[in-house]
Amino acid sequence: MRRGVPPTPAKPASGAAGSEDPRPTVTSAALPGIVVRAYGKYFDVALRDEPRVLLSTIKGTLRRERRRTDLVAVGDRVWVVDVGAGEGQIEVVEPRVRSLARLARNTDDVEQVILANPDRVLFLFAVHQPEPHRRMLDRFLILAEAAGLPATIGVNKIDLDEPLPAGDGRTAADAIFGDYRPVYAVRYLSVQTGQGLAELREDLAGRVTVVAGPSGVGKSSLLNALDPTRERTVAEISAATGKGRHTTIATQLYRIGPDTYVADTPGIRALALHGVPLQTLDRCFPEFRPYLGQCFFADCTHLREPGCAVRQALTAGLIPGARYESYAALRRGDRGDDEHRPA
Ligand SMILES: Nc1nc2c(ncn2[C@@H]2O[C@H](COP(=O)(O)OP(=O)(O)O)[C@@H](O)[C@H]2O)c(=O)[nH]1
Ligand SMILES: [Mg+2]
Ligand SMILES: [Zn+2]
Repeated sequence: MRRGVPPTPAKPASGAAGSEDPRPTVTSAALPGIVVRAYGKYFDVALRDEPRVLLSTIKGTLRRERRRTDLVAVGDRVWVVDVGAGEGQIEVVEPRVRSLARLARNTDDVEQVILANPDRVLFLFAVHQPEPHRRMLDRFLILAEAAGLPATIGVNKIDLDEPLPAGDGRTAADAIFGDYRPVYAVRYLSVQTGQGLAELREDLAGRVTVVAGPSGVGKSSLLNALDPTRERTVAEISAATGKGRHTTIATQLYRIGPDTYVADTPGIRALALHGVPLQTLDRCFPEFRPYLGQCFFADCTHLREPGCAVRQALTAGLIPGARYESYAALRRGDRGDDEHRPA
């Protein structure tokens, strides 16, 4: 358990006095918290055990350890000393368990952390307005798989859902999102009527969840419903930093319950698929996994080789056709931006 006791820093300051002390850089006054917002050298740290947020800087000794990643990023669990007047100093950054990152501009080995320690990602789409874009969802899911992040699919505006004219009883939402139910948690939601929000809160409780999705699907509406104080908070922060809220491009964490945060991450689309080698693409489709390793060719691309177990599963109806089509298009190298083309 991490509660209560300050952790041993990832790299204890060398030569510090008291060799018996496993945490030489943490003073007893340090409080646990999580970085909820970054502004250059300043970080908002939400304290774990009280509602306050301290505007914090990084202790000099920490700053000297140059690494190939951001020293402190939104989502990092830290220990901070309250220095008064609502300000703090970050003394320890707990080791990151994972991160959503991209390469910093003009480098090939320095990463820029979009969010540290996400536990889960919620991909939000709408059943209509805008129409869901399957290929975009599939690409998001590949990113989540490659990052080892469990994904939940939220289908908002379910109040607009209707049975399909074909008359097989399925609705427009089922026709698209039904394919994903065997392998992902799919939640039908309506921020407008409140449908599904209680269950979604349970999914999110005690975790840090990244929310991503195309514009217009209701991400802001959902965050506001989950945290009614958010609108006000954002406005206050904007006034304090002199930046308009629409110019905000950095990740922010919103606290929606005890140890429960949702991250509004505009950067996720910029991740694209660069980090996923084509050879590992098949493993990013959970419904393919039972068949991987069973193809005749060990390096089967599952596109046209004989003896392909994945395509046999497809033919047998064990893999949804549209999911296979997404895979095949990406595997063929069709990574182009098809955002504006029909799914
Ligand atoms: N019918 C319906 N409209 C919704 C729902 N949730 C959000 N909207 C509307 O969808 C539009 C876009 O919402 P917004 O939260 O700005 O989407 P964002 O771009 O993803 O942040 C707004 O006009 C909302 O009022 C819903 O559950 N049902
Ligand atoms: Mg929005
Ligand atoms: Zn194959």
